[in-house]
Amino acid sequence: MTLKELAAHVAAEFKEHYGREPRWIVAAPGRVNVIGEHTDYNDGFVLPMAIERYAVMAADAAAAPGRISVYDIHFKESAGIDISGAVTKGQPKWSNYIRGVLAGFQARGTKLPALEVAFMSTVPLGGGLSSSAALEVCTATLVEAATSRSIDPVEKALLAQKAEHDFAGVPCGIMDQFISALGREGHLLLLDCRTRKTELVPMSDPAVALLVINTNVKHELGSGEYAKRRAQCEEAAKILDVKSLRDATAEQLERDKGKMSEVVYRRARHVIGEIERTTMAAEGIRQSNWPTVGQLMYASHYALRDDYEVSCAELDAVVEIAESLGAKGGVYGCRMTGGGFGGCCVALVKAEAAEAIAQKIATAYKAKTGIEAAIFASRPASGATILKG
Ligand code: GAF
Repeated sequence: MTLKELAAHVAAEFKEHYGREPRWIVAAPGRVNVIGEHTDYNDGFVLPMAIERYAVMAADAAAAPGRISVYDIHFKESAGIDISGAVTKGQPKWSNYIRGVLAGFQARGTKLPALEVAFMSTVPLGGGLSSSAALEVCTATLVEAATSRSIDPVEKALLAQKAEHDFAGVPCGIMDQFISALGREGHLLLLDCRTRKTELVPMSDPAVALLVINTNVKHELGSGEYAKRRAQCEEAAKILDVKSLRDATAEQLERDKGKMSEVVYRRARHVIGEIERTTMAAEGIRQSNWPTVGQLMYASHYALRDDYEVSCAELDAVVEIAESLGAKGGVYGCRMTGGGFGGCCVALVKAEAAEAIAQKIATAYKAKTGIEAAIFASRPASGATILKG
């Protein structure tokens, strides 16, 4: 479904549910991270792109004050959010992403308008493609539209990240909300997570395509493993006497290896290597040096699998299949993407072979795991937008 079709569908559902046309329609995309995994909370670099999968909200002012009603089109479930005082956590669970953002606006002194909202998302849930960031940034964009006051996109991303921390209990970094808010069509976003400086890296060579391969094994960031990895990175930085792993070098790590546990050493080795790989991959993309970018993607996967230990059998299976197709079969590189423990892989492939590669991966993956993968190609999409209003 294109964004235009999705917006039309959400508008029609709004009309069906509330009996009138929506006044505002807004959208925010999910993302796939090409490289730079588990580096954002280490002040490193990330290189994500917004994908053509979106959370879309249609809304109008509500007649009754003090409440924002949100209708989830897909699950046919509603949330009533009391805005007469400070917005708090509540039910259903998904409403907390929205509640968190509304609370963030209140903290900035915004007087929230009473609204009726319908929403739908085509970002797969629990697929590691930032369905939650898309919902958060979409909510923030709706508040901007409905109050006729836009906020700086960096502040918007940070507000959405805080919603995830405080209302969803996931101590995430800044990558997902940044790319959903700041993505640009035809570009990857090289983000320096320390300075928050961004660079748009054009990715419009028609010879290559990016495939997103959903293992259909759900990933769960709240499970505690994510927070554990963060703590191990902090421990490594402390031992190395640096502010964050961004400031550490591979040589320094080798020198001080004896001062830390083997696990902490491996976590740090992934992060230090990955930060370097990310800037190298950005350079490779600037030069359309696809074989180099592909090798960096494989190296990233191995480090995530062996050193950082956030992969799983199904993600490894996809990468192995991609590798067996190899450059001859049109695959430059492949890696898990996002937090890990399930979710998706991203593969850099020759555009002309993309469809055949998707077929082959799906067949081999099914044979190996018994699971149907969901595979799609996406061009780099635009970040959050107000489509109406
Ligand atoms: C999740 C987090 F939300 C991001 O901030 C990032 O740390 C990612 O995992 C791993 O790179 O998506």
